[in-house]
Amino acid sequence: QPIPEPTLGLSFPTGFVWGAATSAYQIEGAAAEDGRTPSVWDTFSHTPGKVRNGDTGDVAADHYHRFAADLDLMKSIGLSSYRFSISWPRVIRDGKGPINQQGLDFYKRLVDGLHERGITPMATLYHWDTPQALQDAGGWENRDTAYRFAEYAAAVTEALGESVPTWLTLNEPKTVVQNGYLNGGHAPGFRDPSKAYVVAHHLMLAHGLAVEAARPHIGGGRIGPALNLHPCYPADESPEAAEQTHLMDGYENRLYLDPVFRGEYPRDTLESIAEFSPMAKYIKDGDLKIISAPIDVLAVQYYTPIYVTATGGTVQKHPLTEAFWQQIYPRGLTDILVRVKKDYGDVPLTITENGLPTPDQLGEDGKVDDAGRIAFLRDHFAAAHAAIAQGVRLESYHVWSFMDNFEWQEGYEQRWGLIYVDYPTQRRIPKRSALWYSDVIHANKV
Ligand code: GBH
Repeated sequence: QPIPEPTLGLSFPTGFVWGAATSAYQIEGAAAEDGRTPSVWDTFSHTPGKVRNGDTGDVAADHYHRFAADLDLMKSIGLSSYRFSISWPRVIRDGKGPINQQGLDFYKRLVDGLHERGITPMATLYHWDTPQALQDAGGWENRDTAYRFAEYAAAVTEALGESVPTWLTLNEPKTVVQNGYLNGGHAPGFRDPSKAYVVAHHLMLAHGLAVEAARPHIGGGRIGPALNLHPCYPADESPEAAEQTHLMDGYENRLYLDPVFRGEYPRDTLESIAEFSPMAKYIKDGDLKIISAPIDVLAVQYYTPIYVTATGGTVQKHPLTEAFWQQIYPRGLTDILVRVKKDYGDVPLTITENGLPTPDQLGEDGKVDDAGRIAFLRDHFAAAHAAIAQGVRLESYHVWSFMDNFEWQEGYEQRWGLIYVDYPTQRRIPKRSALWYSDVIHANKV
């Protein structure tokens, strides 16, 4: 079947892997089933005023019950990789102690189901659903949480390590810092810079401890962190804008990349943080050695560039998507991938998230026409292709998201999926972009 959209004629390397991504709280529902205990997102979404329209993840896309049909849909599109996350409070009740076998069994069924359909699983250990009981004990402010996370990582990889070839430790530690602890838009909802960077360090420690704990169980598999990177550009040509851009790059990128790849936090960022946060006091001898444990893969998530002014503010230079924070700039993806290679070396890269929300509606013809998503993905695929042409070791691309889901504080209003979810009936309808993506995958060409 010919690709119905204008194609760019760019072929990807043989073996390039095309996939899609989701996360547990955003799709599973079944919030209180099979022994699952609450996470900070259950608490947050049930707190009035925190999430648009009072939406919660109680039911979400009901994937917990419908996963088999969802996997069939993945297969019908032709996905060769599926990135999902494992819910910590489902697998270990209250985040501490023995495995909850019923909870773990869900992920066993999921992984088996993927293999049966020839789809490679990629599992994220933490996509923001900290067990509420651990939050009550201080959450990521408490160093102890990093050790609990390592125990969880060991337990999960002991059970599934051989059947999942790629493991990701933390999804976007930066978002936990910035949204969970600085602007309060995400769970646990703090607005406290003095806490935020203590949390950053404990998250990075948790990453390193998890790599160490998982390593014996994953055989020939791979493990690494999933970081949302933002290319930062000066908004004008002043030296002040250049300086502020460097500082911003520290907060957005180097604070998470440098400890992993270089075993140190960026000095300019640490100095700046010291003005308002006791973070440095929480960094113990040996921590950076743990954090810089060798990784096998870096998962990159790209959504938007940041333009920085001479006073350190940010401005918009490109069209926005339905998400007020997202500017459409495909070239930013090429830039950030090339930069990672240049500054941090030749580690294999996977794109684990890239996508946009579109104002999708189910048409009278029963179809969903999301032309904007097709144009966006086509241009970002081309940007990834350009990075590969420049020697970047990019191995796979996962579109965010496989299906519409609970978009955190935006609830269900923003639709990020390739698959439309009609929530009242839980019917799945592949959008036009899903059909287009299927053609891209089969041709390995955009
Ligand atoms: C990713 O985060 C997440 O991993 C995924 O779960 C999510 O569904 C997807 O993107 C789409 O958003 O208050 O101005 O910071 C991307 C990083 C951080 C971007 C939170 C939006 C909220 C706006 N996100 N941010 S702001």
